[in-house]
Amino acid sequence: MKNKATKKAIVGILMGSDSDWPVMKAAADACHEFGIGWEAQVISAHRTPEDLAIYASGAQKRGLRVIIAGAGGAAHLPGVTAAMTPLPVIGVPIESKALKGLDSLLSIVQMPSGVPVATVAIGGGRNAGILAAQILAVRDAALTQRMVQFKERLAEESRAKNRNLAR
Ligand code: RP5
Repeated sequence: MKNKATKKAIVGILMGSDSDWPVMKAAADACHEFGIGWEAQVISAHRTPEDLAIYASGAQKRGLRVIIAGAGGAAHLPGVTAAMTPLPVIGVPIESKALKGLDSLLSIVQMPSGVPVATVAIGGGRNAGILAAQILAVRDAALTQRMVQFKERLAEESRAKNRNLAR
């Protein structure tokens, strides 16, 4: 789960437990696909709150530009992170056993005014990584170009599905 990108990490990926990694890995993979350096850590808002305070309050000064945080159940990790950093925070609700992730979704999305968390779908690790890339692309022409090419590929794949259906 360590930073395997060649570049310096500018996206921080947090998760409440290592059981979240299969979903959060998709965010890391998307960052990797766009050539963005990332790092991943297990830090829990409930089990290691002091570690979270240190990570979130120092993230911007360490050079991170976006944080992606995934958690399940009473999923306070993204919101508490957003409370302690000026960086944009993307929340990933992890599917929980008892409530299928609805608890995670509502815990993450229902933030008070002034402290937003950009929340993706339950299990939406890949979209979180893509959204982080889009945020970073605003001030990066080369990354914007890669995003445009990605969108063109998506469109072409969709048209191919249409052609195959028409046969
Ligand atoms: C949350 O509790 C974590 O984000 C995880 O989704 C869930 C279960 O954690 P483990 O019991 O697998 O450590 O804090």
